[in-house]
Amino acid sequence: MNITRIEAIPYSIPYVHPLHFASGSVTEADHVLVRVHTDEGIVGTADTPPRPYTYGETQKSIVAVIEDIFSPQLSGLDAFARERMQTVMDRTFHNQTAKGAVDIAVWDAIGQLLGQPVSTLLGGYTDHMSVSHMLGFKPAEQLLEIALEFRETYGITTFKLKTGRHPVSLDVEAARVLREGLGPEARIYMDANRGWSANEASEVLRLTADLGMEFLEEPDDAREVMGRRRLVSTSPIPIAADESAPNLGTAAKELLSGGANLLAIKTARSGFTEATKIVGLAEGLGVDVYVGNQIDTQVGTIASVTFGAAFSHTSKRAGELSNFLDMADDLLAEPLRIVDGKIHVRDVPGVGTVIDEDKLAYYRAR
Ligand code: MUC
Ligand code: MG
Repeated sequence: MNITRIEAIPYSIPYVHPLHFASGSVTEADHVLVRVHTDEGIVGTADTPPRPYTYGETQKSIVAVIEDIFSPQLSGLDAFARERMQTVMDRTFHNQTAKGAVDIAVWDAIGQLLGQPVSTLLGGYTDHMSVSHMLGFKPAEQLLEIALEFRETYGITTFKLKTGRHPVSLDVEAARVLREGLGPEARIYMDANRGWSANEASEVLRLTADLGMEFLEEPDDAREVMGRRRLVSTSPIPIAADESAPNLGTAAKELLSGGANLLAIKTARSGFTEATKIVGLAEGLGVDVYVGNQIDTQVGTIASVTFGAAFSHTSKRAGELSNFLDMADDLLAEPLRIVDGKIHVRDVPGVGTVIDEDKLAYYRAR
């Protein structure tokens, strides 16, 4: 099965509840749907979220790199030659989520050809992922209301609190209100998206020490190496790398240089092929991972579920798989459902990404 062309379709779907966090805001899912066409007539699909404040990509840059560079370079290749594709795409620097989507779409095509769920092909560990819900910047009482509603409606008991604000007391207060309102059983962790300095993060850890925060993600800019190392070595809870470890090389660097001792795995930026290597690296080093969210649509989320459920190491912790609930609409023909705090893998060939073509026609940007 050879690749014949790769299509990049920009589209935009508004958010009902926009997400605000220390490095940016998302009010519209102005994403790119990637379609890998093959000579078997099979089409693999994946979603690409432009996050300029994290990876430097935009909707236009993703369309351009896929149509102008990756499509001509990969056309004619056997879709099973995933390592060769990685090598070809690596000739182009950066463009992390564009590369990730091409890889996922190729896996989707392979699963369809073989008549197997991709989750089975990747590792087949389990059939579901537990869900963690991400809470953006809002007043503390509103955050608690949302968390209680999500627990009641979807059975979600793990929450990621977006932090990194000034004064830090805003976030400390939010953590306290959530812990008191949700009780001791809820799992709560924080993500500052580099909003603090290392010293501010230390101060927050001191002020939240009695609140049972599970870990702290990307507290400060990891490039400020000494501050980050000092923080990791003195923190009583793990410090997770997210945007500082978007690929295998940076993940290795951050873990080995003491910049983090926990890793977020995001299929949107690593695809399945590179994410598998990152998980292996972490597992071998005895470092925990969790499946993160790139503020994904249902198309992106189904890919994260497919990958997360495939491995023991990625399915141990709840994955961030519920941001799509804040969107006005989505593209999957059969919507994802969260029941008892879980999303199940689809027992269908491929990733299970069947697109509602009418919706795509309605939301596409060109
Ligand atoms: C996250 O975990 O940081 C916000 C920015 C981004 O790149 O991803 C999201 C969520
Ligand atoms: Mg993060």
